[in-house]
Amino acid sequence: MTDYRELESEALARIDAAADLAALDALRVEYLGKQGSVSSLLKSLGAMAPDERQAKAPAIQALRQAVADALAGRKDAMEAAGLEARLATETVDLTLPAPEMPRGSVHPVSQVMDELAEIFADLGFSVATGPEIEDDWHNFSALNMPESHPARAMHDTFYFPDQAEQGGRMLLRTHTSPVQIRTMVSQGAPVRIIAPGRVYRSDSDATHTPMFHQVEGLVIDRDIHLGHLKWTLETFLRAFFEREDIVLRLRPSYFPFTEPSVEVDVGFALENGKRVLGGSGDEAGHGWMELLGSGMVNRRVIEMSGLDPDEWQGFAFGVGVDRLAMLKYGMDDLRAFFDGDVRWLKHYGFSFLDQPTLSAGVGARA
Ligand code: 2NL
Repeated sequence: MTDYRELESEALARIDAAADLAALDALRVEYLGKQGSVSSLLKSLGAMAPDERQAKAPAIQALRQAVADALAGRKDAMEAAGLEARLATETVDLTLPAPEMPRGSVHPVSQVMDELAEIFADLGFSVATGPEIEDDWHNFSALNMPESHPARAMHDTFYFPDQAEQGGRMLLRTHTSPVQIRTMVSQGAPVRIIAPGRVYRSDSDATHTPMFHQVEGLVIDRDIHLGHLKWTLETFLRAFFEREDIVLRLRPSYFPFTEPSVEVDVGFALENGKRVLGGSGDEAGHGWMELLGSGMVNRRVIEMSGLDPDEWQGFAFGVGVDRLAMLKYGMDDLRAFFDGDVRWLKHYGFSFLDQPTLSAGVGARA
């Protein structure tokens, strides 16, 4: 029987002494490659008589296995040593500042809604919400809007094919007033709430988007009068625009849900061609800007909400949140609010750390 121990010990010694992965691979080719010495021995088995082959095959197979195992073992050891060497030389400086991660921003509409919640919380108002898909009764009928009212026309309101339980059509709410109706119906009086949220109108041009944001306020209590309305709006607008010199002008108007109804204008000054809120609109170089709709809640609306209008009175107002944001933060195109352009959001957006507070200024920016 031929002895392969010499060949094996020589191969194992050379594998053990291989300096690097390249040298190791050269040895693999030399022994186990197509023309390799161990491969040739394996091939030579094919030419042998069966007896001889049976005698020699186990030793040749054992040799091949030993060389293959030695190559694999040495390769693992080299790779592990390489890793150890890298770990020993490469260090991590844990005192370095972390790389800045791209971070989203708070949309100005969300920021303004937070500001409104903060200001009105200070005046004793809580925030009420309700469904965006409403029924005809909560959105129109309970607000004293007759079937003939133009806002109810097919081309002004988005209707669903479905019918509500009481028969009316389902629709996308056109204002957040239905939230106020629902609050009166379910909680009774007194009420002191603001209702911010998305509203929808079938309207689309440079200054109108089919979806926009509104905030309405509602106060129901005993002996509420127009003086409460005026003081509340004045206090709110002075806090929101962070100016003590905000001056209001109340004009008679008409809404089906309020009686009397009051349109509220704010005085502004023209500074370098830009409108800056503050001061009386009657001064030279000043003007009045229409900002809010409001009024004393129509007694029919109070009655339809299940309250006795001889006992409970109140005032309500409504204003566009997007409009408030544009006036306070200086955007000039409403449509950009809803494009989702990250450059716009980066420019006009807020950090989540800019929590509005009355003490630090509701519009604080880091
Ligand atoms: C506007 C301003 C307004 C109201 C909304 C209201 C809500 C209830 C009862 C009475 Cl539940 N009024 N909200 C009042 C006046 C104005 O919105 O310009 N709307 C067309």
